[in-house]
Amino acid sequence: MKNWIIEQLYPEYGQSMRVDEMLYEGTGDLQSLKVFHNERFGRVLTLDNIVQTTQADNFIYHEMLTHLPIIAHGNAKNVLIIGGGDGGMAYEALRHQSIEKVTMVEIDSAVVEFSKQHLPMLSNGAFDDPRLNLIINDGALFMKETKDKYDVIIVDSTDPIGPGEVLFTHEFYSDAKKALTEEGILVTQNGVPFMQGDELTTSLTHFKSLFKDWSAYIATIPTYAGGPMAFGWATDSEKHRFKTVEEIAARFSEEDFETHYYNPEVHVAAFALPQYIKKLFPV
Ligand code: AG3
Repeated sequence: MKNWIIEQLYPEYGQSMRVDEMLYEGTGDLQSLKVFHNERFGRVLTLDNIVQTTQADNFIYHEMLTHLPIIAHGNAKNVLIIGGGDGGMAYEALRHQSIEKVTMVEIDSAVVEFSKQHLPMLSNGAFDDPRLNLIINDGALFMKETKDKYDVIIVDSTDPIGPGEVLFTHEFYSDAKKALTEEGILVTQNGVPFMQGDELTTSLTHFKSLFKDWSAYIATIPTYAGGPMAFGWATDSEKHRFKTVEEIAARFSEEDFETHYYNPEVHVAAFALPQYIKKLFPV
């Protein structure tokens, strides 16, 4: 019998994946790391046994946290990624020629090092792009101290357990607000609402007290078990969220790259939320 890895992110429900070949197993600066091969999903990265990303389905997550806010913004030049050590987020952001600089702040240097080695198909050369400024530091600390202003801030975090916890606090979001340009947009990994509803409610409650426009949008990523994942959306500019398919299509047609998930219809539709998710919004 082959080995199976069991992800127990939720106390009463989990997922299991067959480990067809273990490629790396070790302890990072802060978290235990694994990369293995699974026949369906290709290379799989886990941190503390929680699936972070896979070769086969990472595009959905990374495209929706980059192209959507960058195209909604319309004139983004300076992007900040908190987390994102595998380089997948940086790769997608850097595909926009209009992006002049991507600052990526990853807390765990081991994640970057072994992703370069074992998951090069995620970063696709992003670590060598001169527009990438990689900083190994605590993302929350960086956010508090940065004097720069960003057009788009992407929080590519783990779940709010362990090192990722501070990235879901009022203090962190308030520091993020200060680091945004006037028209800037903050987007966040906000968990799978069917399983982690509190997480979304908590973040949105903070957004509500800090930002003029706040909401969530969704996409289904097969290896984030339990239904669609929610992404948080927060900005002080009210013109970004309600765009028509035609407006988004006009902007997207100026890009010279292909996507596998994101497109103008998906962009607009991602903000349409089922009732069980809407009910998690603060009133
Ligand atoms: N970070 C998000 C992992 C979230 C997994 N959580 C879950 N299944 N609820 C992914 C990092 C990819 N760059």
